[in-house]
Amino acid sequence: MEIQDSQSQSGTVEIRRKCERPHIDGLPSASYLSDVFASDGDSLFRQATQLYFPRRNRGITRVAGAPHVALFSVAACGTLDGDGEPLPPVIAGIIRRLVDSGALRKVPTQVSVNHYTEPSCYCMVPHKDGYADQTAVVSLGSDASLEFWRVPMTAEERLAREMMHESTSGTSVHDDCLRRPRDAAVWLEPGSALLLERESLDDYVHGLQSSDRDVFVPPEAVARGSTGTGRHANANLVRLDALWQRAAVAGPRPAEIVGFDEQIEVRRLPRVSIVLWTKWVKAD
Ligand SMILES: O=C(O)CCC(=O)C(=O)O
Repeated sequence: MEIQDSQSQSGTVEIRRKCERPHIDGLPSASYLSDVFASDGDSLFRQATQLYFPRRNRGITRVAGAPHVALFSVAACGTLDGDGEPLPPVIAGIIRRLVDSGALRKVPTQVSVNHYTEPSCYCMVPHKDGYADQTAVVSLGSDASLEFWRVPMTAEERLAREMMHESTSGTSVHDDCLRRPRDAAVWLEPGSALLLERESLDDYVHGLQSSDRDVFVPPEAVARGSTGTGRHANANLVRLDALWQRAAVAGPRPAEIVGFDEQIEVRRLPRVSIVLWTKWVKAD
């Protein structure tokens, strides 16, 4: 790997180390990098919130709490958009770090920035991302619980992907999933990156429930037999001390933190997710 400058060198080495972390148990073909963007996460969050978000663009749905969305197509170099204009530095930097580290196998073709500005109710409708080889979800600003429902891809859908992946996004909305319990959840810390591919993209729908808070059950409480509903497939990869501190800051008073030993309630704050998709190609 070519080293461009000392800052990129240290960022890359840092991510390489973290990419060795295990995949998520309970969600096939998914992996979670807890703190790859933690060291400069506040700055990335600030830069991302200053991007231009078209007022009417509320992403997949326009329900209350849906994020404002800024979309970028990405040229093969990873620094220009599809029209040959420079990408905002925050986007180009995140692409470079994820690709240099090997977390993403290739430069994404699309990047979407979701800005959640309504902490009392924000949400993302359950959906499948569509025709992607890999998806990375970079979280900035605050925590969130991303929920997953198993909806296996049918043979017809696989055929449709083979025939139409060059011309359509393949994104599909599954809001009916909100009426049934989730099959898995992943806790997204600020500064983390969640990587999805194969089964976790094809056979699972993901989304954020509309809520003003998320609940996390620490692994020790699960081991003690906690019946809490806030279990997360990546719980063993979450930095508990930092999460506790954020919960204490986000809650208006300590009583809002319900029984730390059993579960942690974290009030939602404004959040940004930067979602990067690499191109799906038909296997030989
Ligand atoms: O904000 C998130 O964590 C999820 C975003 C997402 O799933 C998407 O934009 O496709």
